[in-house]
Amino acid sequence: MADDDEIILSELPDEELVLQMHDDLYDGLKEEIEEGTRILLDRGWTPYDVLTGALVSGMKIVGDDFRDGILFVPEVLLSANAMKAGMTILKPLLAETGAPRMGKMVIGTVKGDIHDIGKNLVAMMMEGAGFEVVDLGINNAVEKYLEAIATEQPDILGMSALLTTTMPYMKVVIDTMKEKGLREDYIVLVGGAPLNEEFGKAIGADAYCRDAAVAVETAKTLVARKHNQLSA
Ligand code: B1M
Repeated sequence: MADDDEIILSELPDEELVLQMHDDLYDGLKEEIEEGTRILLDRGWTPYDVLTGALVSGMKIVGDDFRDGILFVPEVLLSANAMKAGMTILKPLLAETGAPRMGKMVIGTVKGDIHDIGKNLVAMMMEGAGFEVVDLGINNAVEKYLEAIATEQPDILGMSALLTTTMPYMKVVIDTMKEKGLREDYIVLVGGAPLNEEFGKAIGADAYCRDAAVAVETAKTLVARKHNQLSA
């Protein structure tokens, strides 16, 4: 027999379930997030809607309270782990769209920065849109990016930074590509919460991507343009 105050996720209507998932994400409850994610999928939610409507929106609340000093690193780490558990369920579903092969992207979070949720989300959505993605993980020095583009020969290099102290490193990577005469061979896309369009332009990226959906659309447009130029 369930306790009076025990919440049965599967009995909640969608709207309440999403609010409960926000609470569970806040409290870093990985298993509950996994369960909520599965329930929404079983109810016919698309993987993309679960991702944005339940998980990303919940992480926004965590982010706001972290900023305001209400939550601290250990708590946010638990939230991040719960978020990742939900994303792990969604990943194969997002990749399963049968989209035609669009191109290849190497992506990684820059040196000094260990934030990877947004980067992982971009990688997932890009895969879902038909891109092959090589994920370099976190804390990447310029050498790592250069090595990866030499080995993988991608269409796109993607960089993520979540800290105002690490975002300038994107310029280090782009400047090094220029010095080595490599810059024009690749589309460079950048993203992360503290960036904006102006910053993207100032450091010489091809585009700043506000979120994962914009990253996919921008990648599609720029890859198609590049292929047209090559075949013209
Ligand atoms: Co960090 N952290 N954190 N943190 N953390 C921020 C970024 C912060 C804004 C919180 C705050 O308000 N104070 C703040 C930065 C302030 C600043 O620089 N101005 C901050 C800080 C200060 C820190 C530490 C320094 C804290 C400390 O130790 N005292 C430390 C730094 C560690 C380091 O990196 N060296 C730190 C640590 C951590 C945790 C480890 C606890 C954890 C990371 C866990 C993980 O990633 N595995 C964490 C988290 C979770 C956050 C917040 C709360 C959430 C980030 C997140 O995952 N958002 C964040 C607050 C915030 O952003 N409001 C914060 C959800 C994600 C879906 O969004 O990452 O923006 P986002 O990605 C989006 C877009 O930006 C875009 O698409 C994504 C999907 O739509 N995008 C791209 C991102 N990358 C892209 C790449 C592309 C394209 C688009 O390439 C083409």
